[in-house]
Amino acid sequence: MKIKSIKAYEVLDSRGNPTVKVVLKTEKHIVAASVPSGKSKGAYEAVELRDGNKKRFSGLGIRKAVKNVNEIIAKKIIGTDCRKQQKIDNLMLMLDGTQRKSRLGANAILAVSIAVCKAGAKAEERPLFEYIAELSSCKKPAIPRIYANLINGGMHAETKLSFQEFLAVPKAKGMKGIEQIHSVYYDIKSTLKKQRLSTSVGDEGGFTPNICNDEALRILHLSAKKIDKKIQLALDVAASSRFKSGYYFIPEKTSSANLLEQYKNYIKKYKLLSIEDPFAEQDLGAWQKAIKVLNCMLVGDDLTATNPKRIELAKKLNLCNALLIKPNQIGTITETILAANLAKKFKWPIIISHRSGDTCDSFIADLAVGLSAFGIKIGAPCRGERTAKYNRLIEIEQELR
Ligand code: 2PG
Ligand code: MG
Repeated sequence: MKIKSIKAYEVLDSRGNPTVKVVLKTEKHIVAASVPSGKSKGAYEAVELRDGNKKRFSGLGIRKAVKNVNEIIAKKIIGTDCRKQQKIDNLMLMLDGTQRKSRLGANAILAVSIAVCKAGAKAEERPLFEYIAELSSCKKPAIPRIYANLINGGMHAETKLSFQEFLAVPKAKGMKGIEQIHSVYYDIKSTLKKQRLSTSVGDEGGFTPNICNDEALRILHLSAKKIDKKIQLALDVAASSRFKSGYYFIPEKTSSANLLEQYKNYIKKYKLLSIEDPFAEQDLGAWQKAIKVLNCMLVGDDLTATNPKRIELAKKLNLCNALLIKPNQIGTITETILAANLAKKFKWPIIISHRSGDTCDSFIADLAVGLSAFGIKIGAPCRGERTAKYNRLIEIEQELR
């Protein structure tokens, strides 16, 4: 089924910043895709092209990226069969020609890549997750466990809470798990209210009380335990964003050895399922020590940046044992699948993730099911761009019945 037209334009993400939306038409279908945007970004991520013109959207406009889709990419791929995902992605890589997609912008490239994937599924008349499973040679699509970020700190909140994400991860999947997440979320809210703490929400829909890491974990643990003892807890420290001159500021100046001791205690006390980015992307020695002594999953995010080369390095140096996957860290669906399959080869669980600035595009729900991922990280059950992913998971669960 041939691609007939591609049109990009600026829309707003959940922080009100511009992002790329692409509408793609084939002979029979119309599909659309829009891309998310991170705040605690890793140094190894592909480049998100921004205009830098301070007179528009404080420099965050994306007219250049839009122009790149409409004037460079569209011309080359109109007329191609939308089922040729790899071919189209490779063509965009060639057109870009840079290491980190800085010419066309990963935001421009990814929006097209996702739209092509959606069009491919339509052309095959198959649910998107099933089509992704086929693209990635995954034999059995499956519903992932939800990583629900119920308390927001770090760069996603304006508080002293320094770890970025405090997550509840039910063992139960699908609607049962979502029901539990809802209960934990509102139990936390009532605890905060009783303690006269703020119940405002942060960028990912979790609450933003002005408390310390210990207290946030304690509150999350108490609420989770009340609902179901099988609900596990996880952290995303996003440590790269707290790292300066060899120390971590969480908020006190802390050495990596000291931080490691804190993690040991948290794991002992709360039996954490995973810690994401426990150390900075450049503090490789700390990761190496941690993996030997910490008894939980260590998830690479900024460390690995969904980049097959970084993932190979992490494996070689034994830095992490689980992988976060964010399509916009790398910029095409083909490379995202490559990264996921590499992790699977290493027997690392994969977790598909949203970004803190996101849209109502629910693509990652299909991606997680299609790749049969261990987990999906989609924030709290609050804010439209987060619930869009929850709702698509609910839909898929119905389709799988
Ligand atoms: C992360 C993400 C998503 P951001 O660090 O894992 O939760 O945050 O999109 O701001 O990079
Ligand atoms: Mg992270």
